[in-house]
Amino acid sequence: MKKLVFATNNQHKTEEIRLALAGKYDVLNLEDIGCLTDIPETADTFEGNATLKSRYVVEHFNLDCFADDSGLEVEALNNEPGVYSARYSGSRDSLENIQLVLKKLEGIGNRKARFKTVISLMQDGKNHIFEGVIKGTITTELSGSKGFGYDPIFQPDGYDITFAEMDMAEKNKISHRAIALEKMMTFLKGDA
Ligand code: ITT
Repeated sequence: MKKLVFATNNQHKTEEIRLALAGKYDVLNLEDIGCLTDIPETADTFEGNATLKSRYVVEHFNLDCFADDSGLEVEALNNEPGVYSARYSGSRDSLENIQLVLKKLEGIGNRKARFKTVISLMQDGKNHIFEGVIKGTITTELSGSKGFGYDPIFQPDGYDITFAEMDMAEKNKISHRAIALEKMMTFLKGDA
């Protein structure tokens, strides 16, 4: 079976993909291939960072690989926090990051935002890009305790609850990550 590396250390994400591609690809993560480096994510776009990660694995391990990068884009903040989502306030603390977004949006009527995921799949020397977007609005207060990151202040269009109030299974059906992964999976299934 063809080997495919997922450039992540997140075991949960790995299992999800392994199951989805069972019988077609042997999915390995960074730990499985002995890649202990913290691969630099220094680009200023999601696509750039995802590609830095997937390319690193191809160059150092000579295996086909995919990597993802995600974040929140708020329209009235010139699409910030964007690639800086994980450390927008200077810290990895989600509450501090959320509070900074809410503070910057004080008095601003346009609360449109979107979560975006970009996947870079390096296969046979070619870079294939898959994107997933979910649109919504930033609430004025935090609601819910599920999920992670900016979930307590993101209300997807068509819903009257935030991502943090949704069951994980429900969020995973409609999320930016799910959309991007679905596109890659369709491509890979056709290809295998
Ligand atoms: P890895 O790169 O190691 O996978 P990460 O935390 O950087 O971990 P992402 O690139 O997927 O993960 O996302 C970057 C940040 O964007 C993340 O730390 C959150 O603050 C935010 N984010 C991404 N997806 C999110 C989601 O589904 N819900 C809430 N916040 C999210």
